[in-house]
Amino acid sequence: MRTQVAIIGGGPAGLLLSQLLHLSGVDSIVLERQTRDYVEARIRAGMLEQVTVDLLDQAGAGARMRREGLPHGGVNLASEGESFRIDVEGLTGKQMMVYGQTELTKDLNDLVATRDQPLFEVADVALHDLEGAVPYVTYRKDGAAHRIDCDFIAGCDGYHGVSRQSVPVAGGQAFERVYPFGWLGILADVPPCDHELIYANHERGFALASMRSNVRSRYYVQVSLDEKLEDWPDERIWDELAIRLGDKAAAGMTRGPSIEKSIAPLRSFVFEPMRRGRLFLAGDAAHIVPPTGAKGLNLAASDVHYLHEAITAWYGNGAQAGLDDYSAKALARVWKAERFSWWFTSLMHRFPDTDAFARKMQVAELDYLRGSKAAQTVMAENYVGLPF
Ligand code: RFL
Ligand code: PHB
Repeated sequence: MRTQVAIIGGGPAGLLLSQLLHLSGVDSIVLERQTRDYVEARIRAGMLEQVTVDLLDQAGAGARMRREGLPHGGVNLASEGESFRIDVEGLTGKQMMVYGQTELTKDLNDLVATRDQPLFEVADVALHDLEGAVPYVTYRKDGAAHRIDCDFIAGCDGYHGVSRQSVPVAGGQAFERVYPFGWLGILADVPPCDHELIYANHERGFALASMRSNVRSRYYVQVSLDEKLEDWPDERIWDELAIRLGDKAAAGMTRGPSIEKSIAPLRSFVFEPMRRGRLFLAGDAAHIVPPTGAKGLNLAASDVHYLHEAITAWYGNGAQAGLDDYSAKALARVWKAERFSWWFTSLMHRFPDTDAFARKMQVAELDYLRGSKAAQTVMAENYVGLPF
């Protein structure tokens, strides 16, 4: 087979890139290891930046999000059980959008499926001749071996994918921080406790009240990495949330049976450069952020924006500059989101070495945020998303 761009991974990054390229007249083949049902059922992100929302519109994938998504103009921070609101829209003129990654993935899959893409359940994907003019990808499907020749390969296969591993160790540098705790998430068909998100710093650990709709809530509590899901029956999670989120949120919280529960570790990770010859990495394949800043999916989208522009310029007028600048351009935005996510994680969580002094520093910084418009503006412009 032959295509212009071989895309490894049919998550948000791969699907969005395929759709944008298609609208620009560039063809691609998307290779996805899992089934469509599996990809669409992964409960992950929920908060989109305005630039991500705009990009989904540009891809023709925004209609249902505009109908069913919940625009948010603010976010609440709680400290010692007392919460205050940051008026993100008032401070930046921009809004966020609550719309689940599951739904966004379904919408993109519906569009990409009209071209019989992605190819699901492919195995043993391998990348070849990345430094040459005609790189190719091999894989197996239903036991048969296949090969795709292409002009470019987009590595959109997430943190555990093969693309980044195809770059020799000496060909790049990884930067990493692993946090000594995880997030226990619970999804339940109950109304949210507040119409906006609440991020809580509590001496027992972080908690987050989020949502997917007006009838579906998503909550998280910080847990240590050795915690087992079976030790967290639903009631224990609701009790812990009620303590950490504070009395007002607890009073508004509706408890109900979980429809999903999982523990996710937290990590910061960046691989530089995001390119090797004709291979371009995008999304979680190149970088991971702890979920506190709600940046992972949004960074995947912004990488795709830069990559789409670079590839279409090359096909349009042979311009090489966009491709050459891709990694530096994407990384400039990535590192700022890494910094924000690291800062917000550090401010809101209890670390094993959070002694009495460190705790006072967190409380003082939150108190400063509560009273300073300048500090709130810094927080708001990062949370709502920096411009491309
Ligand atoms: P994905 O979604 O991991 O998709 C990669 C795809 O590649 C496939 N794949 C392969 N296919 C073929 N061959 C191989 N060898 C392959 N290896 C892997 C995989 O099956 C998969 O389908 O990466 P992508 O597209 O870069 O998208 C990134 C986002 O999914 C991720 O950053 C976000 O979910 C992160 N995230 C959040 N981001 C936000 O912007 N806002 C949020 O509110 C937010 N909350 C979260 C999050 C992530 C979380 N977890 C569980 C990590 C909350 C949580 C709890
Ligand atoms: C979510 O709704 O899953 C969510 C929202 C905001 C975050 C992280 C996760 O910062």
